[in-house]
Amino acid sequence: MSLTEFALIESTLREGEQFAGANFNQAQKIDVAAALDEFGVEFIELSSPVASAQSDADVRAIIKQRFKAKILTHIRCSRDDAMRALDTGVDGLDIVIGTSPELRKYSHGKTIREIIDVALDVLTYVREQAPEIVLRFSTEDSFRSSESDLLRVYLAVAERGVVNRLGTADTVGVATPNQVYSLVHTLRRLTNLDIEFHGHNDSGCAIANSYAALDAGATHIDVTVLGIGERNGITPLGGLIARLYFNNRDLLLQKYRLDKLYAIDHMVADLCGVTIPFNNYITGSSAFTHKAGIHAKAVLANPETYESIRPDDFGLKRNVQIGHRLTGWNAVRSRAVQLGLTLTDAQVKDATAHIKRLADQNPLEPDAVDTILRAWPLARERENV
Ligand code: HCA
Ligand code: CU
Repeated sequence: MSLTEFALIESTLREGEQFAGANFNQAQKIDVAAALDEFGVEFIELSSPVASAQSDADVRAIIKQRFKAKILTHIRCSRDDAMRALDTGVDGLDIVIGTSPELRKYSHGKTIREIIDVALDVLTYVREQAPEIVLRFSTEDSFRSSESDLLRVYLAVAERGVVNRLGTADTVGVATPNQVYSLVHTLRRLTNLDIEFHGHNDSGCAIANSYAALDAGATHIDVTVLGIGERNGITPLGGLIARLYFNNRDLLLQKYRLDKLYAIDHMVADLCGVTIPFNNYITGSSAFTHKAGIHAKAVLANPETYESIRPDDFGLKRNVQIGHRLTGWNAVRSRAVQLGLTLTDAQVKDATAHIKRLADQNPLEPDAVDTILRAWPLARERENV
């Protein structure tokens, strides 16, 4: 079952390079690839060497680093592109051709018969040239293509026996989890090939769709750091990790250096000149912040009450906010204990009431709360005099 046996195709340096804010130079690409390799992604996908002279040089430079991750490049379905890509020495080729009516009409103008012919020609040629390479064939815009067109194309390719993997792509982010499940399940049933899913996030379903693909037997999922890519991007690495963590924490801890995620998200955000959204999976500023008194009390007693993900697995800390009107005395007491103060319960309750009164006007910074707590017994004594 693929929820336990899957590989990540990390495409920050291919799909991610198509993000409006991404313009990585070679040193930056090597840094990103090194960080992803250390994290433990199984594949790193790079932009086509055909894209530009620098892209070609970058593919070669990354291959030279001899990372543990296998290096793939993503190319059009053409013999020329394939030859240029093979010349770099990559471990695998991801070949794609559009099959939806939209792409057939406005992108390459080919009929389904012509798509099959060119695919078989290019794939067979690549296999002859490079018997050892990992070869993937994908249909672009799979989820706006008709099922019968898709099956004609995929089955013809599968029958030729030259590819390792079939890719499915939700290019414009319109697929639902049920549709993804159904297509992946069909391909798993009809072929014995590995199946990849690549999902855009235009309608917010990229993680759910990737999860559905795995549930249906997909073996490979495309992700990028922070989900960067064309338009609003694809399945984010951290988001898919968050989703899968709940299924099988032990497996994820064994497969990946989860404690590197925070630095990776920040590295790519900085390189692209963007900030990490406050509500980002795992690495957003409020991802492990507890606020309401009822939550804070329970989390302090046992974090599992309101946390499905353990921050320390990611090298992060939970944060219990207490300087606001929803605060509760259990959380305030916990902070007083952390500060080494010996306040009675009655004192803590009084201090909490005081904090709530102040916070009704303006929330208090953590430092301000600490100052109040440190001064509390003295303040009370002074009041009592
Ligand atoms: C592209 C299209 C692609 C390809 C996906 C794939 C898409 O930008 O070239 O090859 O799996 O979203 O369809 O990224
Ligand atoms: Cu894409």
